[in-house]
Amino acid sequence: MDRAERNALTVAIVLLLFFFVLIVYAAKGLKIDLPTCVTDVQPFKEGKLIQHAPDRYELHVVAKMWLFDFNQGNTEIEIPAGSTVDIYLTSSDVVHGMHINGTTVNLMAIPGTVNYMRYKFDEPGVYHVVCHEFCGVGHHAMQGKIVVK
Ligand SMILES: [Cu+2]
Repeated sequence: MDRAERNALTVAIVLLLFFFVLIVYAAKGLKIDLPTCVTDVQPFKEGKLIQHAPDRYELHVVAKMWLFDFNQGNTEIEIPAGSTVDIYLTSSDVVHGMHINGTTVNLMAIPGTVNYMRYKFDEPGVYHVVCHEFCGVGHHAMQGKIVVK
């Protein structure tokens, strides 16, 4: 191996290591972790928003053709700013996506499974929730709203 090759390899390895260390730090240190598939919650059929404390919520979302059921058929919910929400997501038909605009929440809704992610809504505003996994002819209209007051 000549010198230029070794230098190029060293630069590439250092860059990738830097990249990797930062990602692991964000996931473990800052707890911006990837969604986890939870096995202790059974797939559910109805959306539910449960309040545990003034700023603690549990949100059970059912994605279906072609809406997000956030709370007993409602596609829009309201929570106070500063709330921490435990989001559980499942699908009652096909594979859907769920991205909450302006946040790091980016999940897949897979029938038969429950995906989980926790998010704290610090900033008030309207958060649009979109399906970003093709799910049939009504896919483009599949969206919901989380209003943070
Ligand atoms: Cu969809």
